[in-house]
Amino acid sequence: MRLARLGLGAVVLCASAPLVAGTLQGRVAVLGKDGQPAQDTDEAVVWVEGPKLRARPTGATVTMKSKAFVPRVTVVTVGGKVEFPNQDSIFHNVFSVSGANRFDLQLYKKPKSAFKVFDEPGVVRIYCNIHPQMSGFVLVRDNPFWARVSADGSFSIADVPAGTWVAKAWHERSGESAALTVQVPEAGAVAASFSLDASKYKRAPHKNKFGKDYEVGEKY
Ligand SMILES: [Cu+2]
Repeated sequence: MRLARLGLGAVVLCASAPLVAGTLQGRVAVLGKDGQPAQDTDEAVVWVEGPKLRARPTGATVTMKSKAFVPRVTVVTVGGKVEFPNQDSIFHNVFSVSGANRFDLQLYKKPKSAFKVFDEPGVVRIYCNIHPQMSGFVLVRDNPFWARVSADGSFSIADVPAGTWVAKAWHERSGESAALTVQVPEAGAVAASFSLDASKYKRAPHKNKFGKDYEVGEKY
């Protein structure tokens, strides 16, 4: 901590002192039924569990466009606000029934938008109550130490406080990886690699917001 002296004589503890922190970096492989790497590795996420850091909540925008959620996978921190603008000229109704993060933004169409603030850590499945093919995810983390995986499978999480923590990787078709214990150094980087088994994934139909089956045949 640095001491900064203000004009009025007050002494303020400055939080911008250098953090003792390292980088967690490595690779994620998402393997499908034939053992081949998936093409959508960039929809995988890696995070670090353990460090408590009250950071300003980070939000995001998930656009409803051409009957899809774009991006399909979004990550925010607890308290983060996600805007759901509808860019289609038809009605959508984004909702979730994922535990304490359940919500229902009702029907609206272009150019309207609505938002949800996510207060509980976890994986939130989002759907549209009109179009069963629309699905996506909001991952809510309780610290800012997460990263999306690049298309080439690499990831890097900088400024992780030094210490022994748990790292996990996630992809829609594999779910969460086993916990990997990582020793984050006081400076520099430590490597971690994950292999996510997506071979057992089966696309299953889901219910609408009333817990009922979707009507056959779209009206919109
Ligand atoms: Cu829809």
